[in-house]
Amino acid sequence: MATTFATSPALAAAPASFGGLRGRSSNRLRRGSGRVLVVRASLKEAVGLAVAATAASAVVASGSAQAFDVLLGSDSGELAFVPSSFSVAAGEKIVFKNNAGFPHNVVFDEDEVPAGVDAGAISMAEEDLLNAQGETYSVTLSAKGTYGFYCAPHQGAGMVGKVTVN
Ligand SMILES: [Cu+2]
Repeated sequence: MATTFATSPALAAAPASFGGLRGRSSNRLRRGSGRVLVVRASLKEAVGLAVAATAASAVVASGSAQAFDVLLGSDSGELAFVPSSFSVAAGEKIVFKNNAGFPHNVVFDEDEVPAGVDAGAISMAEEDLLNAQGETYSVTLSAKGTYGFYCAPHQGAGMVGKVTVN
């Protein structure tokens, strides 16, 4: 493959970047379709390929990533997180989705997070609200332990939850 590049001065810089791209892609795209894209792409399109492969890896990464969905407000209008108690893996994305009875928000209780975790950094501001159906707030928790959270407008009505990060 290297000799092919050597015959074309215009592509003199391509082998290194192409090789780097392949190495990176094979690490990141273990089960996606991105490797097929890399194999099929013309060497003349090495520069364009870098862009295409980057986009493909982003799609594959988001498409295959695990996410845990939590509804804000039950389908019957109850002011609750659904589910209100659940477990996720460390680093797994949690997506809170406005469903019914909004506005809602998601605030982690500074007294109910693992030691060293800044509750403010993972929370919505108390005054920020999700006002429309389908609006989401996503958070990824990396420190293992149990976290308590609540919806500021509805905490008094019992809209509280708990997540355990394993
Ligand atoms: Cu609420």
